[in-house]
Amino acid sequence: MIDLRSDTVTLPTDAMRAAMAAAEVGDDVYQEDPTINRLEAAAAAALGKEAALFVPTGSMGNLLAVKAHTEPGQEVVCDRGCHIVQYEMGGMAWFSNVMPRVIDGTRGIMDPDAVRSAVFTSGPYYGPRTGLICVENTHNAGGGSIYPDATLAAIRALADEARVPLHMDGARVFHAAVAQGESAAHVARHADSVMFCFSKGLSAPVGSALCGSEEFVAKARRLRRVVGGGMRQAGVLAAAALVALETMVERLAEDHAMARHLAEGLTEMPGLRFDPATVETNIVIAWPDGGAPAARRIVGELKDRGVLISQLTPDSIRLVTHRHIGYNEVSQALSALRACLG
Ligand code: TLP
Repeated sequence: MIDLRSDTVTLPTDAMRAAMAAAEVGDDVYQEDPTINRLEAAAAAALGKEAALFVPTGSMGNLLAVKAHTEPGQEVVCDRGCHIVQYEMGGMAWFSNVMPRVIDGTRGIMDPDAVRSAVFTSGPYYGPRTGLICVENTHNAGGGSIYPDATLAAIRALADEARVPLHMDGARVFHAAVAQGESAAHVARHADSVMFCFSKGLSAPVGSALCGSEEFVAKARRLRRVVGGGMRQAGVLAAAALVALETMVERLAEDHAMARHLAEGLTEMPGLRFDPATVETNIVIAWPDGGAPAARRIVGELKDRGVLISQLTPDSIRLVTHRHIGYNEVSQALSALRACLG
């Protein structure tokens, strides 16, 4: 099977498995797991923040971030299609008692003026109050789109003016960094907190990090325990995540190259609405003519031909490149797609 559903399907490398077997561990609830402590220090350094917290999933990292930054009844300004709103099952409502105030970004990238109009920090006492602004970089449903640095700087400036914190869902922040030729710390420097995943393109089997100030991470650590995320000898997982952080970042450029290769093939294909200029990182989104029924049919028929892709929204398909996708896999996927589209 050629699996283009997500970069989450990447398998741990031999070096990761060896590091896991050899990992020195302790009880992380007592903060005595040396491998986790090393990983958290490395993650904080990579993202240019004071501290970091190892969490089992990106969803948990975002959940804790929203809770740590907000008070019940506040609003979270974010893009309509962001992962926190679309794919985290109302977690912010369940756990933090806050509401999303969604705005329509361009391929997920929010315009600073639109953010400004959605932020409420004064006005009648019965009016809304903003507790947090969230950006997603790269933006998954936006097709792996990257926040321009100037846009982030403008959002930071208005967040400062309004005294509202800024969280970055940076599940794929290293993809943005590699594509921009910058460090992840540079990309995330405007955000107060950033979550990133070891378990996507970086190929670790499990885990994400939530990074921010010492005070923020101490709060998030308490909240992680509330949701059952105190993981004891999880250094076996952190060992693989360390290998991911130390050795798997630069190769993301190959995933971007494969996505561009895929994009070139899709451009010539009839029966699809697709703009190759939108492919900035490792995510490719296209809209089949014929809408939802066509998208469903294509996903099904491709599976029969040995190619897995996802139906992102009812009428769109998503293809994600990663470590297990090279030229051959892209060529085979393109031939299968060509056959499906007739
Ligand atoms: N994204 C997954 C699915 O949930 C859609 C994928 O296959 O892309 N933020 C962003 C931007 C994400 O893309 C994801 C996962 C998460 C957060 C959540 O990470 P996990 O799956 O570790 O909870």
